[in-house]
Parts: sequence; C-alpha cells; structure tokens
Amino acid sequence: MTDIPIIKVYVSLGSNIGDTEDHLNQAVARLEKYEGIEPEKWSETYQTEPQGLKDQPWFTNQVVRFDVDPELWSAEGFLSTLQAVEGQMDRVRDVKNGPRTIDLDIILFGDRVIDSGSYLTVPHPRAQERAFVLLPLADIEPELAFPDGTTISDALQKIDYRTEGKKIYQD
Ligand code: PH2
Ligand code: MG
Ligand code: MG
Repeated sequence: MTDIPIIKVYVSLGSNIGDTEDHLNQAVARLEKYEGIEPEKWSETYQTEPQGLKDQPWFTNQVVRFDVDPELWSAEGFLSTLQAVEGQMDRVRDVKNGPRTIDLDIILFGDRVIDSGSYLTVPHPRAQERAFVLLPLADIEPELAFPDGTTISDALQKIDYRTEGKKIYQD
C-alpha cells in the first residue's frame, strides 16, 4: 500500500453583504462537515476595495487552506461542493462580479493545472492579479509558488495596490 498524500487546497472566500465575517466563518464550518475536507490554515481577514464592478460595498476577503483527501475528492467534485455551500447560504448569481453573501473560489488545488473550459480553471486565472488573494495567501504560505513558478512576491511586484492595516486598496 502506498500512502496517497493529502492535497493542499487554497480557497479564496469573499463576502460583501450583511455580516461578512460571519459568512466566511459559516462557509468554513459547512465545508468542515464533509468527510475528507479539513480546514488547516486561516489567513487574516481583510477589507478590500471591489475589483471590477466598483459601485458595490467593500468586501471581506480571506484565504483558507483545506487538506483534501484525493481518494474522496476530485477538483470538480470539490468545486461542486463549494457551489452547494454558496447555494445553501443564499448566494444568488445575478449581477456578474456583483454583491454576494459568499463567494468561494479555488485558487490552487495542490500543484494541479486544470483547464476544463468554463467550468473549472485551476490555478484561478486572476489570482496573480488580485492583492485580495495574494496578501491573505502570503499570511499562510509566504513561500508559495504557483505551478508556473511565479511566487507571491513576484506577483505582488507586478500589480498596483496599497494597504492600510487590514485594508487593501486596488483599482
Ligand atoms: N470578487 C469578485 C469581483 N471583485 N473584489 C474584491 N475586493 N473581493 C472579491 O472577492 C471580489 C471582487 C468576483 O468574484
Ligand atoms: Mg470570485
Ligand atoms: Mg466564484
């Protein structure tokens, strides 16, 4: 018997409606109930300027690392569970990039590179451009490199952003 190693899965959590911190905690608590999904590391939470659609409330963002059992979960299966939790939490997909009670995005699924069309792309195609993903990721895995070799500090050097305590400004 060979041991199949767990997969480190980094998930970006975001909320900009209602009690945003509570929504992030609730999402992690719901995911933890599934066999083979264990939250392992939590970043700080940040208040972040909206990217894309500007005319909406600031977001609370966080990155959480889950240890995932690959015998129980494929990346697609894990994504459908994230979407199920979003649905349980009254996420309504109306305005693209608009306000949401909870958004759960896979940033990295181990070192896997997946492009299964529009359903799932891993690593997340915009992760390296978003300070609200990179800074929380650096809290929990400062030395992390994306599968293409880009480190968090490489990516942060290429974008314009500024911080004020736990606030992240990015146009
Ligand atoms: N999510 C988006 C679009 N814009 N901006 C911030 N600051 N945080 C987010 O989580 C976010 C966003 C689409 O999912
Ligand atoms: Mg998103
Ligand atoms: Mg999403």
